[in-house]
Amino acid sequence: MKIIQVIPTYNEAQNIPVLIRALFSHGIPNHHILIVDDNSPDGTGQVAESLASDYDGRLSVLHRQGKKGLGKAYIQGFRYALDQGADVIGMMDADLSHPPDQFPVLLDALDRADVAIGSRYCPGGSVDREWPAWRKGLSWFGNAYARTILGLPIRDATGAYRLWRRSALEAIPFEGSRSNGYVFVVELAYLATLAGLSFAEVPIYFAERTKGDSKMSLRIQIEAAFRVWQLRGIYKKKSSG
Ligand SMILES: Nc1nc2c(ncn2[C@@H]2O[C@H](COP(=O)(O)OP(=O)(O)O)[C@@H](O)[C@H]2O)c(=O)[nH]1
Ligand SMILES: [Mg+2]
Repeated sequence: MKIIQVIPTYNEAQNIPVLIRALFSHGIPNHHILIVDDNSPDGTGQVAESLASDYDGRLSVLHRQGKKGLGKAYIQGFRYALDQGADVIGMMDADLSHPPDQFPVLLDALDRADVAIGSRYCPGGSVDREWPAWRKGLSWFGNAYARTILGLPIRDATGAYRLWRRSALEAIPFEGSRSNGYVFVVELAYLATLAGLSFAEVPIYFAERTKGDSKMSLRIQIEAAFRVWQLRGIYKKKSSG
């Protein structure tokens, strides 16, 4: 079984060596990592290249010309993974907020569902205990907003720590997505729901990054707030017409 974990990066040079080592430390056979870097000014792409020789062909890097958004990075990464014959395709943030030690648990969950989700909002899951109340509230609200408007059957619809069976990813038209930022992650969950796929959620503790800066911006949040309604409209129209 070939696993390709797609990890989009923008200025994560300090994080990816730690992350890659932690993921490969599980010794899972045929486990590959694909870094999709948007020409990070801090040299993340080069750092990833320089590590590749340590992992004999199991670490690859896709270089994109510039910062073109998370959605597009995942689309390109997924296409690559499918073309390379992956049986399992992963998603993950590069900043260590998604605990790499939970990776085997996530992989086991794929035995009982089409999509496994590392979840902050299922029983046992949580967000950084140092976050101020407003931050926790905003994260919770954003997630509840998307779930409710789109009628998603999962507790964590906005988190990107996921594993897909190949058949699951092939069942959804992910390449047609116009979402740029984090709302891409929500769109995928919606497409998966419409396709009747099954989910398994595994609790995670989401720790705030300690290195580098968040790429979250007001623009990306506004895109998400509007886009969720737009998605509902687009797919409703398609299904009724
Ligand atoms: N390739 C690529 N990666 C991105 C882009 N924007 C964010 N990322 C990556 O997406 C992941 C999540 O971003 P992050 O800034 O941690 O978001 P936050 O956790 O919501 O603050 C990280 O691995 C980022 O490096 C982008 O435009 N292109
Ligand atoms: Mg982050």
